[in-house]
Amino acid sequence: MQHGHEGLEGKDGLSLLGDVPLVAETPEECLDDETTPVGRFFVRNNGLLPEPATDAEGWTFTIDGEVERPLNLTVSELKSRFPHKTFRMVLECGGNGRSFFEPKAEGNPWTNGGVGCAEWTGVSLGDVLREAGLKNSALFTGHFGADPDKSGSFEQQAMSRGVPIAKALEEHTLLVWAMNGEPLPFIHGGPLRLIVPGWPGSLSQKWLKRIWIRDREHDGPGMTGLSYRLPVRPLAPGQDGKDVETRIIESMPVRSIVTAPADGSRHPVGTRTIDIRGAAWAGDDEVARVEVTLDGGATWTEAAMTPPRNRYDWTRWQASLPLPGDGPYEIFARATDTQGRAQPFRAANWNPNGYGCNVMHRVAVTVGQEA
Ligand SMILES: Nc1nc2c(c(=O)[nH]1)N[C@H]1C(S)=C(S)[C@@H](COP(=O)(O)O)O[C@H]1N2
Ligand SMILES: [Mo]
Repeated sequence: MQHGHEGLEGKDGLSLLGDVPLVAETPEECLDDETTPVGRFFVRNNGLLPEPATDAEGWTFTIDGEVERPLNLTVSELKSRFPHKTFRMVLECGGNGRSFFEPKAEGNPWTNGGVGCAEWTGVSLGDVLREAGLKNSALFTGHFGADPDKSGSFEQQAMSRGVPIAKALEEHTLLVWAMNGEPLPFIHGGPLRLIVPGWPGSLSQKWLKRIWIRDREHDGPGMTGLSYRLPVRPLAPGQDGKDVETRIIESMPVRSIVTAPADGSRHPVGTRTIDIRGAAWAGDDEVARVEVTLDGGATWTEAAMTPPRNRYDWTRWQASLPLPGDGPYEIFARATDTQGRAQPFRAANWNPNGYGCNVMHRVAVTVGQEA
């Protein structure tokens, strides 16, 4: 519990990963809701928090650069001029799963809790870009927020990332003012943020002030060096990433989490069935199946899946497995995407900044033994 921590008011059960910048993840068993409540939604900042807005409706943001008609719009104008969209979509930090890499990679030691799935309401960025009129030279976006960097300076953005225009034009890429039907909370970027689903969370700029349409790949903080990039050719675990050829991370890899039972839980003597629940998602792709094992992968049982509500929603799943007797059990869940890519047993694709680790979630439980 982080009660009283500035910026984490109303958060319930998160684990603090860092104070400055403020970073907190959600233990897997706290992600058992179909829609992640705001109180359980992870928090990731790269700089300090901005001044909270006093007039949310009057918050302005700009679209400029390679457009015919630069726009300066208030939240209230966005609401009145463009069709509203609500989608339930996963937001996941690019470093989710990082702590499972061996040796340790640079960055916040996320387990599997740098993720949440909320209902986001706003307008499609594409509708607004069409109003601005994209020039033929429009290739990439650059996102700017109101937060100062770690040192409190506004000279440089804490983080400023961007996407190829095609991703910006997807219907599900939203300018968002509401989360789970309530005004977007300050800590999640209120009054206005971007949601770019399926790709690293760092693209979903909070406290959004400007989108710069560029004629080249954006080069703000978070776009260059090893930031949100992966080596083109595999590195040996621990290998120096200097001078290696890299590419920008686009879609996040397939992942599943077990949200019940909780890791470390105890179950009464004689329990002979265990109900396992969880969630799975696959970046831009879809989840084809989720399987669980209690015997280290010797046998797998396919879980029943609830179809996602819309593209980029997560898939909730459940399975009931017989238990042969009392004792300790290890549950592993493995999701596979529609291209046949499944989660590995051991962290694969080691990289210096630790992105995209989607090793299977392991949950240890005990049936019928004294503490
Ligand atoms: N303005 C701004 N937007 C930002 C960030 C930031 O530091 N500043 N962090 C990004 C990262 S790395 C992630 S994972 C998500 C986290 O969103 P959340 O804090 O609402 O969970 O916000 C993104 N948007
Ligand atoms: Mo992130």
